[in-house]
Amino acid sequence: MITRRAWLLTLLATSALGAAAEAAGIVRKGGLEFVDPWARATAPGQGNGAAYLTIRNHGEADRIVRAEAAVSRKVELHTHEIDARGVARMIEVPAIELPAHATTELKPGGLHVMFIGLHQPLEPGKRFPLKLVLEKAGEVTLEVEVRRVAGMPMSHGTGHGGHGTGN
Ligand SMILES: [Cu+2]
Repeated sequence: MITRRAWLLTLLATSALGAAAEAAGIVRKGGLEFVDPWARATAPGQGNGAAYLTIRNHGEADRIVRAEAAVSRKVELHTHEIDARGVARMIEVPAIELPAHATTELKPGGLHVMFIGLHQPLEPGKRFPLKLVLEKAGEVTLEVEVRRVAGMPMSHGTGHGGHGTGN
């Protein structure tokens, strides 16, 4: 009896782990694969945060037109550009293009989903839902994992733009 129960518990634990791995791994929607969504951990009092992921598009061109999350007052789609003085600045973009049969990476220093006015710090190990709205494929909700990034500044900036490192 004890053995049987232990076996059952093992089965349950295994399937729970499998579900978690899937949630943190790849989510598919049509010809799109959303891979490893994560957000940088933030310090208390830090106003803004950012999330990153890789999107593999096996089909026709699409674009992310909006992102929604409950962790902050506003959610925007951002990229970085180099200004006339050679300083990297973040700017909001109306959409993130997902070219046909191509991989698009949202990563520190490039495209990212920006959380403006965090309601509370993003703590390492926590997860939160992020909804992406696609022009053609519809909506997809991803589970974002918060990670501490070693060797990178914690400040994503409390103001907006102007911070050369990070993101
Ligand atoms: Cu940003």
